[in-house]
Amino acid sequence: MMYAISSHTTRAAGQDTGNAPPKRKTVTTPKVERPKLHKVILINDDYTPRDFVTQVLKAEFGMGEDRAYQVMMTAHRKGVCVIAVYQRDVAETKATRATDYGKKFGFPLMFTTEPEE
Ligand code: TYC
Repeated sequence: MMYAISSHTTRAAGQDTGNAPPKRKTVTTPKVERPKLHKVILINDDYTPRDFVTQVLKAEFGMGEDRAYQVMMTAHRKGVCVIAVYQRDVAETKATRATDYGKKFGFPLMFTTEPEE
């Protein structure tokens, strides 16, 4: 939740001020929701070569060799691995490009996205 930078003050409800300075409450108004980030998730399969997965992670997600290998092995062992989070359109574009790249070489490599909680 984002809150407006500006705020205003009000008298406490039902307050009779008399001569005393009025007690003031600060009211902060919620303005805009921060858009949710989306996870890109790598899904394991039995056919795509490990090297190929590692190359795609390096090319599409800017990972170094070691990180790409770790992520690939996590998906291999556990079935899935969260790669990174992005704005929704960026996450979807990257997941689609990476999945299409596998398809182009005849592999069932799959990347999905889902919103963060
Ligand atoms: N399980 C694949 C194999 O043994 C390698 C692999 C890892 C494929 C991760 C997809 O997301 C994946 N060749």
